[in-house]
Amino acid sequence: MNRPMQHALSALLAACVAASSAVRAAERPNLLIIIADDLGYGDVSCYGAKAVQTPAIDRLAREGVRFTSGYCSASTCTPTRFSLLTGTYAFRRKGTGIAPPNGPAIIQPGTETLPAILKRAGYATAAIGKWHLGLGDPAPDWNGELRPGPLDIGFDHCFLLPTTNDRVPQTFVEDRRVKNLDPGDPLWVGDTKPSDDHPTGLTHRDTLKMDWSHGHNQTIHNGISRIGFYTGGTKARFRDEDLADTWVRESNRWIEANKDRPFFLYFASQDIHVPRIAHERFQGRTTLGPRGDCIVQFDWCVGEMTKTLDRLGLAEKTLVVVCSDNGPVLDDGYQDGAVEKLGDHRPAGPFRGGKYGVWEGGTRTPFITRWKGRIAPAVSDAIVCTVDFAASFAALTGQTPAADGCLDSLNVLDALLGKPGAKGRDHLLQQDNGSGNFGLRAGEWKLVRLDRRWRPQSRMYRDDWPLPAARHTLYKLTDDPGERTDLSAAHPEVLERLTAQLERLIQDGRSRPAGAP
Ligand code: NG6
Ligand code: CA
Repeated sequence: MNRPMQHALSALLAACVAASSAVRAAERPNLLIIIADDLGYGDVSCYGAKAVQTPAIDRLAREGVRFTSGYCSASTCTPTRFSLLTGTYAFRRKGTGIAPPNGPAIIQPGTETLPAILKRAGYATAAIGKWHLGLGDPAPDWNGELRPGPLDIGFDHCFLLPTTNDRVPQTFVEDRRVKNLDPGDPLWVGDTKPSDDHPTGLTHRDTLKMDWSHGHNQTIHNGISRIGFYTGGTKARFRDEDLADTWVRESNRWIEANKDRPFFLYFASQDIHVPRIAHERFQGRTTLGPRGDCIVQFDWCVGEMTKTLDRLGLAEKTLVVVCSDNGPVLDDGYQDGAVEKLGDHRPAGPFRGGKYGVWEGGTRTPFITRWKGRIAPAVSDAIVCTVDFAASFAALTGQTPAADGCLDSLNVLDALLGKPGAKGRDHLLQQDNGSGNFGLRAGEWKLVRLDRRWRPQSRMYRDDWPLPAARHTLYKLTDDPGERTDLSAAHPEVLERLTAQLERLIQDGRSRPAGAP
């Protein structure tokens, strides 16, 4: 073969390789995870709510898979988010409980993460919304670079509420810096009162637009007292009423800029976490008070993101997930009428418990996947969990999680895509904020291990059923979704098997088999 011919051939070959990987890349869907905060299984209409309608979420459920055994991995925010992004159960790592205002970055750079995996697959990656996984080391430098942070664990871009809306400061973080921070008005954040005359929810309680019920009585911003103290950063502060609009605006901007390449957007709404302050246009939209307003607002966000995908012609190129970070709570520290206006609405649906606990209500949440044209609409009882996104989306994008990472993430892609017969997980460990209490769901069975005898305060949610006396108790969820009847005595062999399985899961340090894809 002569030289020019060789050149022509190798050019042709290169073009073919480029074209085929471009085709493969084009088949990789964008990934949009929309995660709500404190939204319960029974809080949306496609899961049975009557007092509030959620047409946008219901539409996704109609067009995709609605899971009846979809879970987050923990019943508070920080551990669920840690597990979602790392694919490792949070109880395996110290310091993964609810993060304080000045908490350091919990996910260390170098850790295998979902965004890092997707970045390797060529995705553009962004986190927009609530973070609550700490920033900086050993503490956030609010006036300088907030490093490490999301950009050091696989995200290309972030636009964040750094902690929670009830924890200071009420400022956005964009990439590595507090947005709109005036250097002449530095931001100070701390856990002691900065001066005797610093107004707080205790000293200026009569000025509050939403009163607190427990905790939440420190620095006041926007007429609401919070957890923690801060001063400065006046121009950088947001209005709670504008958070949802901000997430949607920033997400639209970022999706538009990245629409021509595969992208992964982690859209983390603060709705329906306290203080529940929806935009004025959503206030009073249900009989449930601010808690209902925020459900409507969250649904609006889901609808806006769906519209964006439609408008950009991306609905058939995008796998959307809607889920929640933990189960529901009514009074979580503010007097917003959630208890008084509840009526017969059941935030956890048929399940027992809610936020902070290991009963099903703590972690079984709304969970929907939609990929138009690729997922056949279905209702699925496969067990899937937010901890599984890492291994499942690695499989979807032709990646393998690092052997020493994503220790509990299982590839349940077939279940997430609604493939008939896909079983999902055969077991799932459920944790609370890290007290040592655990749930173990295995098929129709649920083992509960209570090391800390915790009960919700009466205004958090109703759980009138007595706590079991034994450390381990056993429930058959198919007959008893409310986990009322302990079947340990009737099925000692199941109790023994699951107790041993739970101990192994804890001791082994991982549950994704080494070498598993
Ligand atoms: C608790 C707060 C609660 C909420 C929770 C974290 C008090 C009395 N309670 O400590 O209001 O902020 O932490 O919620 O302060 S989470 O959904 O972000 O995990
Ligand atoms: Ca939460």
